[in-house]
Amino acid sequence: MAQPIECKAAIAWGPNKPLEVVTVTIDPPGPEEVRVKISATALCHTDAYTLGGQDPEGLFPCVLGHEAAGVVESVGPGVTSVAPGDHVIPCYQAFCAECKFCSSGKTNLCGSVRAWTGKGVMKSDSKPRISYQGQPIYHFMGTSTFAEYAVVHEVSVAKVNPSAPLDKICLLGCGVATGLGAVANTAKVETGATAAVFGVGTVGLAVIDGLRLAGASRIVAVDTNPGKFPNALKWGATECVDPKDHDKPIQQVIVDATDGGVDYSFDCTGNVNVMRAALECCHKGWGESVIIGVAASGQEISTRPFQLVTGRVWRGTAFGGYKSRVDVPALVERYLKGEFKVDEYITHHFKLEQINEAFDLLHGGDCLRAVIDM
Ligand code: NAD
Ligand code: AHE
Ligand code: ZN
Repeated sequence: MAQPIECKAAIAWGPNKPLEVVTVTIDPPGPEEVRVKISATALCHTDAYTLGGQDPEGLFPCVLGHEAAGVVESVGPGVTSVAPGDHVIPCYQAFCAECKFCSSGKTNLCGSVRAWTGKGVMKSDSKPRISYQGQPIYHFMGTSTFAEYAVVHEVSVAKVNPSAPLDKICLLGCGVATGLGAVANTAKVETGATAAVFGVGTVGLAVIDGLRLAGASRIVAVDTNPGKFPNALKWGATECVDPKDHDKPIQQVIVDATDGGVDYSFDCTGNVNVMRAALECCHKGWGESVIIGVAASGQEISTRPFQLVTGRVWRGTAFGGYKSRVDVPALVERYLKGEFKVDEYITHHFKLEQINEAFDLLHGGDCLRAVIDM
């Protein structure tokens, strides 16, 4: 019978407050829950977004973190798909295979636990499994990986090949998978297509890698930080554009340079003005734009409806359309074969006690992924 575990976790006490690394209690996993010993967790821009108070679902105090990998420590009653010792990637996007969403075959969104993960609690009793000196601490995205142990729903753990390095494949828990999937699953980019990628941080670079795999003929990288361009070219961009270098709106620059616009575009910034530009740089009649970036609370997108009337399509993607428990193990196998980049995104390593330094770095613009080694 599993017992409560005392371990280190980084608590976010409120918006824009530094995280505090303290000893918390992680309760045993409840029914259909799994307790994972986290080996490594990276910081994604979405963690910074919620810590910055921009997430309408943000709850405090909480333990942030959703891009991780680890080893199952114990399982709760009724768990059949994983056992102690299994290597896993916690997935903020669950996959139960049975709910209305999963059985539709039309989406990777899963309805089985989303209402509870959005409220920072576990489904079986609507309570968190994390506490600090008796005070309940909310979960985040159903993962809360900025801790040595995390309790997650069984439907939110992907069992992966144990020969894969956990401190690298943690990136397949969010950013890298999202970018690759946005190209392959959401846009379904075909060989020879042209594309523009707005924002070339980790997610944008993973989109570029996905476009390379798809055989795109032209990949325009757009960023307001030209320091990002050497990596964009290394990953496979065919040209780079800084909107600040042009008098015309960036969408016009791209339309003029690509004989009427690109076949596909991707927003990887979360800026609603950029989302508009990304749609409007698409070719009349068929161009498709995929929103990946997460916009701040209260922000809305706009364009002239004529843009859509004349054939452009606006889409969005969550976790790149991947059905987590099924597709993440397959992504790990492809990583092991060297099909796409993963290690190359890791620019920094930290210990959990240094997590605030890692957040500072994320805001600085020089960091792709900082991995916290537990
Ligand atoms: P990041 O901060 O590393 O990258 C963002 C990039 O955008 C940076 O290179 C920045 O210089 C650039 N940028 C900022 N403003 C710009 C502008 N006006 N024009 C052009 N470029 C601009 O972030 P990331 O970790 O790569 O994440 C990117 C976005 O994707 C975030 O909003 C994140 O929350 C979101 N995200 C969404 C999903 C999903 O499933 N939909 C998954 C992961 C991340
Ligand atoms: N909570 C925010 C939305 C945040 C959001 O859109 N999250 C993305 C994943 S970002 C990962 O880095 C997502 O997949 N959303 C789908 C989902 O089910 O959460 C808000 O606006 O309320
Ligand atoms: Zn993320």
